[in-house]
Amino acid sequence: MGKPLEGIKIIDFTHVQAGPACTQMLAWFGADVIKVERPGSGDVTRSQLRHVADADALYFTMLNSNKRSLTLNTKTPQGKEVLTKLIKESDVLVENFGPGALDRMGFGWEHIHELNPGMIVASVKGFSEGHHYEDLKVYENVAQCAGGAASTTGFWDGPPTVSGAALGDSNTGMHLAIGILTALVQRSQTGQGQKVAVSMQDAVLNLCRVKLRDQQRLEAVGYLEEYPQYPHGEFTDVVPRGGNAGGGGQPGWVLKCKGWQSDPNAYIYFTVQGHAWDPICDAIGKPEWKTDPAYTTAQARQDKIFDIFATIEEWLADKTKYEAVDILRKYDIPCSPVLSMKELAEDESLRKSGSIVEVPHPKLGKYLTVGSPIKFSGLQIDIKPSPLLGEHTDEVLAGLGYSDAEIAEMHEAKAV
Ligand code: CAO
Repeated sequence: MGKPLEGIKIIDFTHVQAGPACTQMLAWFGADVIKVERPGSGDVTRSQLRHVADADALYFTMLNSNKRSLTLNTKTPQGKEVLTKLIKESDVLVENFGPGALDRMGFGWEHIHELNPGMIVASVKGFSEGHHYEDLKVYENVAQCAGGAASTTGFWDGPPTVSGAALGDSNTGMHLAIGILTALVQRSQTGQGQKVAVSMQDAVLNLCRVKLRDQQRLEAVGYLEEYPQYPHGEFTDVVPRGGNAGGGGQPGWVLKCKGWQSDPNAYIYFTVQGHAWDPICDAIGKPEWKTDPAYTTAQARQDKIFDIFATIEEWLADKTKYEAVDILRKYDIPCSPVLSMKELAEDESLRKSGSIVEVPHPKLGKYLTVGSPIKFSGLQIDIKPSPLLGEHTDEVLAGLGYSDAEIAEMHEAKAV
């Protein structure tokens, strides 16, 4: 069976992480993604953080699988001619250059739209068009600071903290993929392409939606009852950093398990769901709390929630995180071991589901990557190795109608 995006041709002008994460996903779903890279060097991540000399770095291979690579100097006349031909026969152009770079290259939206009215031009920028910071170049952590994640992450007595998850990069790429697919559906109705843009600030902010909820609640009543600052600490007029507190209506915390003194990840996340209070009491050996009015309601528990967590930690002291979760799962308590990257890499279930995949690579040998987090009943996703720099240059040029002699001339002129 064919893949759903087969027949969709994408000019992939992306680099680093935000854009490549988007186009990689579209390639998994069957699009023909042609990664356009500068001759000689290519995407900067090919050489960043290498662990095997002369082989593409994992940073590149893990974000560019299933694509083809075309080297093209788009600042030469031949390069511009090739790009013009490609635009005329492609469906989508995705880019995450610094602000204005595509215009400076001579391929602004008006020109592309003129060349191909059905073309969808999808962009990632740090800030949205018209924003007072629209001229800024942006990387991951900059976006996390700009989008509200850093000011609300970490502990109240420490500085703003960024997450290890790529909220600014890959998250923005996922938003852009949704935008592109939506524009493709709209094009099937109207025949017209359009511009699709996602700013990294907006994509982070979208994930910080509940913190904007909290800002408004704070302004209305002066406190946030689910934060550790309540009721014993102080609130200012901005949402504070809440450590590991649960973000919704269920209090939760990261709790120590057996071995925490030497293992930095010997912890579980424990959630106190209101309606699961009785099973919690049974699980941790405190049946008397089930009927004690000082504990029976969420409100009654609020001022002593950290004492409750301390009691649970006492119960956890002789249990590993895995043993603890095996007990708690029987009581239907939402919880998980805190898993290290090593544990995730070795997790049999993730291997079986295709969420962690081993990929062969001509220069790196085998490497692990994260497969599709989206599972389909009618689509099998095969993760193929990322292309070597320029691996498909001649093939793409021949597909555009260039003869062998013309291709050789372009190599000679260093246009490809
Ligand atoms: N041929 C010729 N020139 C090329 C080319 C090619 N194939 N590919 C890129 N270039 C040129 C661009 O045209 C641009 O030229 P000018 O600036 O002279 O017009 C130049 O390369 C540099 O592009 P850039 O601004 O994108 O690169 P940078 O390394 O200075 O900045 C980044 C990198 C990521 C900060 C910037 O691209 C950016 O802010 N992007 C938008 C936000 C984003 O996606 N950030 C996330 C990256 S993941 O952490």
